[in-house]
Amino acid sequence: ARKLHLAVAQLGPVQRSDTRAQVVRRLIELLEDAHSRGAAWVTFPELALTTFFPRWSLDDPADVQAFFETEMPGPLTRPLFDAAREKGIGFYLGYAELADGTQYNTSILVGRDGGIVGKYRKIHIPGDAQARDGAALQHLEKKYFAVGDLGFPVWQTPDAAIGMCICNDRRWPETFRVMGLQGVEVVMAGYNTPSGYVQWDEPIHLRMHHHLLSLQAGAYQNACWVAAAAKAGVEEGNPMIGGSCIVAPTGEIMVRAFSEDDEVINFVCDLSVSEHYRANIFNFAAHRRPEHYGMIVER
Ligand code: CDT
Repeated sequence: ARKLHLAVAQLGPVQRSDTRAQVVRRLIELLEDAHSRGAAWVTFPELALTTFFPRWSLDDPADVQAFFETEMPGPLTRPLFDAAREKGIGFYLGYAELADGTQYNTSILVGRDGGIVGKYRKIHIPGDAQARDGAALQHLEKKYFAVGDLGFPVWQTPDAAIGMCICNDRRWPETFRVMGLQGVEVVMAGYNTPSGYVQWDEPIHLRMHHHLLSLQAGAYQNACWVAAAAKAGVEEGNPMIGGSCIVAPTGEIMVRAFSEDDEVINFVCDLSVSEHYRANIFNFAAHRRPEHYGMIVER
């Protein structure tokens, strides 16, 4: 058995008036909680430093820029890196990134020494580029974020082969498969999933069902562990699902958040479970038939 102790730090709502310093303080408390339980890595949500601003159509550049980071760590986020280094715990953090004039929905992987191991920029950007006339709910990620340009890398850390994705990415099998082909052992994912959808009148219970279904399928079909962190609860009057969880390569949920607030969950993962699936049912070299999958990338 190869044991790796993972934690997920779900965040409750972050309101627009909450300062970065206040949010970073919450993140540090969650990181310390994860460390006190013995976890080696902790996953934080997507856009963890701010409210989920793509619900609004903001046109004043100053309003938009207030949600973006131009350096990581910057003066206000450095205390989180310092706390991680002091405790020797690694983390995934989602944030809005402004880089050379381009805006991305980004996550970073920070090692147990407090150094940045890798960066991922969200590829499956959902929603609209322009507000829908008369719609009660808006989801405007395409207005604010360019499509990520870094692919789906997997980083070989001293503890495990770790990959990242962000929210909507988890619904796409290609996300997991590209990392699965690189031997990923742990996929970390942050998300902000509104309880109400903009596109059609889908029953609300399906939000949680599709969230869990996607993670469980991704984990099983690619023989990896998945650590998924929500920003949950009611932000600026808009409810978002909780359901943060750690999923095993069996496709089973090993632990799941109870609340829609700040909450740590943790599980000691046996990474060798992946090896059994990779040697048998999901032995890609023996059983995959890519010569019949061309249409996936040609269309
Ligand atoms: N943040 C994010 O990607 N949320 C999406 C909502 C899609 S509704 C247009 C999600 O997949 O959960």
